Amino acid sequence: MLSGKALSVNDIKRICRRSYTPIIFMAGETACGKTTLIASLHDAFLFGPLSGFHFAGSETLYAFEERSFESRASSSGIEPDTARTRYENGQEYFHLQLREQGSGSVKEVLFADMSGEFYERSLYSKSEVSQFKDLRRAQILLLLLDGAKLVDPATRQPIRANAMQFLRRCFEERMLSEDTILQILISKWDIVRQRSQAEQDACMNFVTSRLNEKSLARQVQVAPVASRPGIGRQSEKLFGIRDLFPIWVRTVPVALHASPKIDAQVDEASGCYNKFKGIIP
Ligand SMILES: Nc1nc2c(ncn2[C@@H]2O[C@H](COP(=O)(O)OP(=O)(O)OP(=O)(O)O)[C@@H](O)[C@H]2O)c(=O)[nH]1
Ligand SMILES: [Mg+2]
Repeated sequence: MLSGKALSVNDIKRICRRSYTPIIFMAGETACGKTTLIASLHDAFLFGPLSGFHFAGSETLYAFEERSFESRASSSGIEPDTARTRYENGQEYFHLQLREQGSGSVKEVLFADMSGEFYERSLYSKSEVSQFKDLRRAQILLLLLDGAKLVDPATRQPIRANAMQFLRRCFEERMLSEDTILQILISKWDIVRQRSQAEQDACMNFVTSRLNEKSLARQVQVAPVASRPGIGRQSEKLFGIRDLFPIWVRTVPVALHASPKIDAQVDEASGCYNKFKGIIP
């Protein structure tokens, strides 16, 4: 009998054995918005399909509902506020089963969440990077950078420097394979969008000027997202995430990359990303 709680790495083996299941690994400092992003996917499915996918089940429904509920309840319904992920919980996995509109094919996906304290500790101690060992299994690394801090010249420097340090550590410790897709998400873009266009551009340029294909010697996608803007700003809900979601779900096993059929899927996903690039200010 499944409890519906978040899964451990041992639990996910069962899911990964029964079908190919991409793992989307979230990293970033405390309060940058990792858990909110995961909870907002569950919230979105309460209102219907998301980016061409219907909700078809979850082994972590209780965990999803708990995170969503906490974020609404602790805010008294005025300004959402997700509860912090506990360090003691270690790595937690959230599971989604989806049915693709049209084809009807069923897909599964796992989101790996952990307290931002792990990220922060790994910056100062090489041995702490071993806490990210599960990253080796992941198809996608989502590195979230807090947009509310990046848009402010007084707080932006350490955010970028820490991201570079974290990636350096991951490369050194061989946590990040060449095949892992790296996406850097600038979170809380609803806050950034309240600034002038010049400030929004500066925020994006600040990240891409250092975290780019040339400096990292690997492909990287930088994208603004907003998972949970304040209540009442419904139009901005899941900004950016609607376009990224199909890329996450349609990720294909590396071993199949040479197959023409799979290439078509990859093309479809990059088409989606190109469309997405169009909305980056
Ligand atoms: N305005 C705005 N606030 C957000 C957004 N995403 C998250 N937040 C807020 O940022 C705070 C931290 O969000 P969390 O999702 O708990 O952050 P986390 O990265 O999981 O943090 P840890 O669990 O401590 O590592 C909460 O108060 C959220 O409501 C967003 O897109 N826009
Ligand atoms: Mg969290």
